[in-house]
Amino acid sequence: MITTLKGTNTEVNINTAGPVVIIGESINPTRRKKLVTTLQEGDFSFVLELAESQIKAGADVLDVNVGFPGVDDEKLLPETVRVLQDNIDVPLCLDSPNPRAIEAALKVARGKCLINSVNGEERSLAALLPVAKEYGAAIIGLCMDDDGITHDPEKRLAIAEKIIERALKTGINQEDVVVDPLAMAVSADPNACLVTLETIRLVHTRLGHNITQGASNISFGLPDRESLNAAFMTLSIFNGLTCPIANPEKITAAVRATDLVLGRDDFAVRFVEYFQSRQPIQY
Ligand code: THG
Repeated sequence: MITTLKGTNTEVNINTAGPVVIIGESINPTRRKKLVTTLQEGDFSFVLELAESQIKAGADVLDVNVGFPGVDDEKLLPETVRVLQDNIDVPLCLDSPNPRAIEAALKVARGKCLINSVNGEERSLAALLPVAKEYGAAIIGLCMDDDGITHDPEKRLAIAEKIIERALKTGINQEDVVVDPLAMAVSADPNACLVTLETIRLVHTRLGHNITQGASNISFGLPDRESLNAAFMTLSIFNGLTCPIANPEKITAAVRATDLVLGRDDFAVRFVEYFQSRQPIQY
């Protein structure tokens, strides 16, 4: 299955049979105080810096989250989208819990965005599916619903099926629903990663949809997050993850290595290219 996203000119195909697409996570105020202070001053230079450095590090798509306490993200999200698209060309993933902010951003966005996110709650489906249809956006469907978060992979699969069915009824194409199995901190629940890995396997084998997840969620509260995230990333890709939301500075090497190991990088072209791009210039 192929989900196509578009920037101003660039097209990105997320292909269940192809190499992994990286959605850069770093435009997110979580633990990035500088992002909050610069945005509060109406200064977009740091957002642009984060965008450019992530693209250089291997991001194919950029997640854009500008939500922080006290912000009017119905105004700030579209403004940020405008500034980003005036300067960079990759497709955007609009990340806000506020459906009105998502809609305001879609109004000004060029290309085809990914909405982050819809979930199985009636309120979420009712607010966002018509918006996705109207603006021709793809959606991320989170495997949680009005009953909260289940630890049963079959139940998470059933929520994914419900979101897909409702999206189809709204006139959204099947391939435009990217499923998020939910990745949670393994420090809080020893089985958290296993539940997610099994959900990925079920969604991949039974539904065949593209799959995303926050790659660094699992390592909250633990040391050496990079190693943990890389281990989980590799196993997740093997099970069917196709477009993680991650920090490309830290995850691209593991992603390129896994693609090569899984026969998705003929003659190691992308692996070697990435390696060379990270070497200091030799004179
Ligand atoms: N699913 C979907 N969307 C999501 C998530 C998900 N969006 C938000 C989040 N989870 C993914 N994005 C982030 C962004 C930043 C961080 C984690 C997840 C983060 N930043 C580091 C920190 O806090 O220490 C700072 C940089 C770093 O060390 O990498 O952790 O699950 N659909």
